[in-house]
Amino acid sequence: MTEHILVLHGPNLNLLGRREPGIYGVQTLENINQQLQADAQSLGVELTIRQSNHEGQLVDWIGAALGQYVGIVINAAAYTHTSVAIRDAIAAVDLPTVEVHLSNIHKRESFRHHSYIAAVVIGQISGFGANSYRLGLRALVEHVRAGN
Ligand code: CA2
Repeated sequence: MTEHILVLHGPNLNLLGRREPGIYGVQTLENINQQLQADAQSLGVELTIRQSNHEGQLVDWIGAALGQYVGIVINAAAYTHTSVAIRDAIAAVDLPTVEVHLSNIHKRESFRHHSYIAAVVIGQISGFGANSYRLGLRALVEHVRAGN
Protein backbone atom coordinates (compact mmCIF):
# COMPACT_ATOMS: atom_id res chain seq x y z
CA MET A 1 0.00 0.00 0.00
CA THR A 2 1.22 3.53 -0.78
CA GLU A 3 2.74 5.26 2.21
CA HIS A 4 0.83 8.39 3.16
CA ILE A 5 2.79 11.37 4.52
CA LEU A 6 1.52 14.55 6.18
CA VAL A 7 3.23 17.87 5.34
CA LEU A 8 2.45 20.74 7.71
CA HIS A 9 3.22 24.42 7.15
CA GLY A 10 2.93 26.78 10.10
CA PRO A 11 2.03 30.45 10.50
CA ASN A 12 2.60 33.02 7.75
CA LEU A 13 4.02 30.51 5.30
CA ASN A 14 0.96 31.27 3.17
CA LEU A 15 2.67 34.63 2.50
CA LEU A 16 5.74 33.07 0.90
CA GLY A 17 6.94 34.65 -2.32
CA ARG A 18 5.01 37.82 -1.60
CA ARG A 19 7.11 39.32 1.25
CA GLU A 20 10.75 39.10 2.41
CA PRO A 21 12.03 37.22 -0.68
CA GLY A 22 15.60 37.93 0.51
CA ILE A 23 15.12 35.60 3.50
CA TYR A 24 12.52 33.11 2.35
CA GLY A 25 12.94 33.06 -1.44
CA VAL A 26 10.62 33.90 -4.31
CA GLN A 27 8.66 30.68 -4.47
CA THR A 28 5.08 30.72 -3.29
CA LEU A 29 3.69 28.03 -1.02
CA GLU A 30 1.67 26.76 -3.99
CA ASN A 31 4.93 26.33 -6.01
CA ILE A 32 6.56 24.45 -3.14
CA ASN A 33 3.53 22.21 -2.72
CA GLN A 34 3.42 21.42 -6.44
CA GLN A 35 7.10 20.46 -6.43
CA LEU A 36 6.54 18.28 -3.34
CA GLN A 37 3.61 16.52 -5.00
CA ALA A 38 5.79 15.83 -8.06
CA ASP A 39 8.56 14.46 -5.79
CA ALA A 40 6.01 12.33 -3.95
CA GLN A 41 4.90 10.80 -7.21
CA SER A 42 8.51 9.92 -8.14
CA LEU A 43 9.08 8.48 -4.67
CA GLY A 44 5.83 6.51 -4.81
CA VAL A 45 4.24 8.10 -1.75
CA GLU A 46 1.02 10.03 -1.21
CA LEU A 47 1.06 13.50 0.40
CA THR A 48 -1.52 15.49 2.29
CA ILE A 49 -0.34 19.09 2.66
CA ARG A 50 -1.86 21.58 5.10
CA GLN A 51 -1.08 25.11 6.29
CA SER A 52 -2.41 26.91 9.34
CA ASN A 53 -1.70 30.11 11.22
CA HIS A 54 -3.21 28.57 14.37
CA GLU A 55 -1.26 26.55 16.89
CA GLY A 56 -4.27 24.50 18.04
CA GLN A 57 -5.13 23.55 14.48
CA LEU A 58 -1.60 22.25 13.93
CA VAL A 59 -1.80 20.34 17.23
CA ASP A 60 -5.14 18.81 16.15
CA TRP A 61 -3.75 17.71 12.77
CA ILE A 62 -0.70 16.12 14.41
CA GLY A 63 -2.87 14.40 17.01
CA ALA A 64 -5.15 12.96 14.32
CA ALA A 65 -2.19 11.69 12.25
CA LEU A 66 -1.68 8.43 14.12
CA GLY A 67 -2.90 5.52 12.01
CA GLN A 68 -3.44 7.80 8.99
CA TYR A 69 0.16 8.64 8.03
CA VAL A 70 3.55 6.94 8.23
CA GLY A 71 5.33 10.21 9.03
CA ILE A 72 5.26 13.99 9.11
CA VAL A 73 7.31 16.76 7.50
CA ILE A 74 6.77 19.99 9.43
CA ASN A 75 7.83 23.60 9.16
CA ALA A 76 6.28 24.92 12.35
CA ALA A 77 7.57 28.41 11.42
CA ALA A 78 7.51 30.78 14.44
CA TYR A 79 5.88 28.08 16.63
CA THR A 80 9.16 26.17 16.34
CA HIS A 81 10.57 28.60 18.89
CA THR A 82 7.57 28.85 21.21
CA SER A 83 5.34 25.80 21.13
CA VAL A 84 5.53 23.14 23.81
CA ALA A 85 2.06 22.04 22.59
CA ILE A 86 3.34 21.16 19.10
CA ARG A 87 6.34 19.38 20.59
CA ASP A 88 4.07 17.38 22.92
CA ALA A 89 1.75 16.46 20.02
CA ILE A 90 4.67 15.14 17.96
CA ALA A 91 5.98 13.19 20.94
CA ALA A 92 2.51 11.82 21.68
CA VAL A 93 1.82 10.42 18.21
CA ASP A 94 5.38 9.11 18.01
CA LEU A 95 5.40 9.18 14.19
CA PRO A 96 8.74 9.73 12.46
CA THR A 97 8.89 13.48 11.87
CA VAL A 98 11.32 15.70 9.99
CA GLU A 99 11.62 19.38 10.94
CA VAL A 100 12.36 21.70 8.03
CA HIS A 101 13.12 25.40 7.67
CA LEU A 102 13.63 27.50 4.58
CA SER A 103 16.22 29.71 6.28
CA ASN A 104 19.15 28.57 8.42
CA ILE A 105 17.63 29.31 11.84
CA HIS A 106 21.04 28.96 13.51
CA LYS A 107 22.46 31.81 11.44
CA ARG A 108 19.69 34.24 12.37
CA GLU A 109 18.52 36.07 15.53
CA SER A 110 19.30 34.17 18.74
CA PHE A 111 15.57 33.67 19.52
CA ARG A 112 15.40 31.43 16.43
CA HIS A 113 18.29 29.21 17.51
CA HIS A 114 16.22 27.12 19.87
CA SER A 115 13.64 24.70 18.51
CA TYR A 116 11.18 23.12 20.94
CA ILE A 117 10.51 20.35 18.45
CA ALA A 118 14.10 19.41 17.55
CA ALA A 119 14.33 16.97 20.46
CA VAL A 120 11.33 14.91 19.30
CA VAL A 121 12.05 14.65 15.55
CA ILE A 122 14.33 12.37 13.55
CA GLY A 123 16.28 15.37 12.29
CA GLN A 124 16.22 18.97 11.16
CA ILE A 125 16.93 20.41 7.69
CA SER A 126 17.45 24.16 7.73
CA GLY A 127 18.75 26.69 5.25
CA PHE A 128 18.13 25.23 1.80
CA GLY A 129 15.08 27.27 0.88
CA ALA A 130 12.31 25.26 -0.75
CA ASN A 131 14.79 22.40 -1.12
CA SER A 132 14.65 21.90 2.66
CA TYR A 133 11.15 20.46 2.19
CA ARG A 134 12.28 18.26 -0.73
CA LEU A 135 15.27 16.96 1.23
CA GLY A 136 13.07 16.45 4.27
CA LEU A 137 10.55 14.42 2.32
CA ARG A 138 13.26 12.21 0.81
CA ALA A 139 14.91 11.71 4.20
CA LEU A 140 11.58 10.73 5.78
CA VAL A 141 10.71 8.25 3.02
CA GLU A 142 14.16 6.61 3.26
CA HIS A 143 13.87 6.47 7.05
CA VAL A 144 10.44 4.84 6.90
CA ARG A 145 11.48 2.36 4.22
CA ALA A 146 14.59 1.42 6.16
CA GLY A 147 12.24 0.41 8.97
CA ASN A 148 13.93 2.57 11.58
O1 CA2 B 1 13.02 29.47 7.86
C1 CA2 B 1 11.90 29.00 8.13
O2 CA2 B 1 11.32 28.18 7.42
C2 CA2 B 1 11.15 29.51 9.37
O3 CA2 B 1 10.46 28.39 9.95
C3 CA2 B 1 10.16 30.53 8.86
C4 CA2 B 1 9.39 31.26 9.97
C5 CA2 B 1 10.35 31.77 11.05
O4 CA2 B 1 9.61 32.30 12.13
C6 CA2 B 1 11.28 30.69 11.55
O5 CA2 B 1 12.17 31.25 12.49
C7 CA2 B 1 12.08 30.08 10.41
C8 CA2 B 1 8.61 32.42 9.42
C9 CA2 B 1 7.67 32.08 8.32
C10 CA2 B 1 7.03 33.34 7.85
O6 CA2 B 1 7.09 33.37 6.46
C11 CA2 B 1 7.01 34.57 5.84
C12 CA2 B 1 6.85 34.51 4.49
C13 CA2 B 1 6.79 35.68 3.78
C14 CA2 B 1 6.86 36.89 4.42
C15 CA2 B 1 7.02 36.93 5.80
C16 CA2 B 1 7.08 35.76 6.50
